Amino acid sequence: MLEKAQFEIPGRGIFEKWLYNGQFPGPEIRAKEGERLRVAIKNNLPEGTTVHWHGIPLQNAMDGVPDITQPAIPPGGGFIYEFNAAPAGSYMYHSHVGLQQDRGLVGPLVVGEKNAHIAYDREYTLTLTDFLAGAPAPLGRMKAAGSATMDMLAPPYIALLINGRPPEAPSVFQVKSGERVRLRLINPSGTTIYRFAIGGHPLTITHTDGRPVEPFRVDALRFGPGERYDVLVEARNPGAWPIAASPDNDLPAARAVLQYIDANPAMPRADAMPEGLTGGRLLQLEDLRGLDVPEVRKPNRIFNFVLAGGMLKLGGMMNPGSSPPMLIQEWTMNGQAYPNAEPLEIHRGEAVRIRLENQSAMPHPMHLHGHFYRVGNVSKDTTIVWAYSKKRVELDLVADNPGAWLFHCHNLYHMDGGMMRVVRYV
Ligand SMILES: [Cu+2]
Repeated sequence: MLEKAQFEIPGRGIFEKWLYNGQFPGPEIRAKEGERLRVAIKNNLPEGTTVHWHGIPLQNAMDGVPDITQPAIPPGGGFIYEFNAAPAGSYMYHSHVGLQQDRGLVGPLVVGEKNAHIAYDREYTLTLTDFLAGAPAPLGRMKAAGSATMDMLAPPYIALLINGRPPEAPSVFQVKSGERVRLRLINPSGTTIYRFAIGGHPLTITHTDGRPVEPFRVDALRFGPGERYDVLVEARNPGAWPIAASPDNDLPAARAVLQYIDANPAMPRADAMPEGLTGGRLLQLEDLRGLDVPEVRKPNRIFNFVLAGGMLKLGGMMNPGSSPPMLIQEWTMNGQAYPNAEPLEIHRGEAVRIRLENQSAMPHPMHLHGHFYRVGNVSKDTTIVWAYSKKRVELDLVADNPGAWLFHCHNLYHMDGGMMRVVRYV
């Protein structure tokens, strides 16, 4: 059920959000690998909506993209999504209509392995979100109260939350000495890229975007909107430790607590920061070796894209003094902003390479629907292309899932500002 609902952040107030089953994040949907998953949607929102099952290479008709894979589910209407829960991994679901995702329409989706390549004693899901008090709006120059205008260059998030809780009232994840604990880190934030670490405990990376990798130990990792990392933590350092994720914006870090229940520790100080947030070894994508990553074939088709854009002034120049120029955001791939953008046409069975160069001042987490691609030595579906990167990022995929799929920046406002294309099987 999707509906308007009140959501309380302890100590911050009550906010009107659009939520899945009244929860934020939405309820964790869990399936076993290979199970058939059916999710019945009832839309009690005042707008049409869809649900996108981010990362799962499902049948095109179930991908939840309005006007491309289905008409939006109208207010009062319903839709049943049905697909195979495969492969195993950590995923997410969210609305794919306009800026609805930042109304609160996000949630975690977990497909459990039949045979995991790692052993662990317990697991937790940590969903990291940036939180708007009001309704999302496109960035740019807007009319404020009266006749004044104001420039909104970033969404006015009020807090960063882990599992819906703010830094001052954090979730507590309990462990026992000697346990191996699997954490599924899921980032359905609108724009925020986090640097994540846990005090007193290194992180062993075991999966990226749900796909298994050779375990690799670091002190911290960065992940952007749309990405997921699974990590193992060995509980060998009794106490209560800060879990923190510092953002690439000005907000206080998202926080939680790792607490040993057999040690009766005092809670960490509210300002305690894991040492991995400022020093230590930070994961680089090149560090990882994926398991069962397909060999890269000589591409049949190569697409080169320059990612660019930012704030753009329109009008106002011809009649100075009449009205302030419009300030809008426009984000482009090879100069084109969706929907005025050519599709990528591919044929079934082809090896396809997408090369990305980021000439803009912002990082772009680029997400492909319906497929995993190879990047470096791993399989992923969302990869951050860092700002002003001289090095091109190459994504290699095999065209094995016919349909019309989106390829876009998973910064919600960059997507809304045009950084999106359709990949169409022809
Ligand atoms: Cu972007």
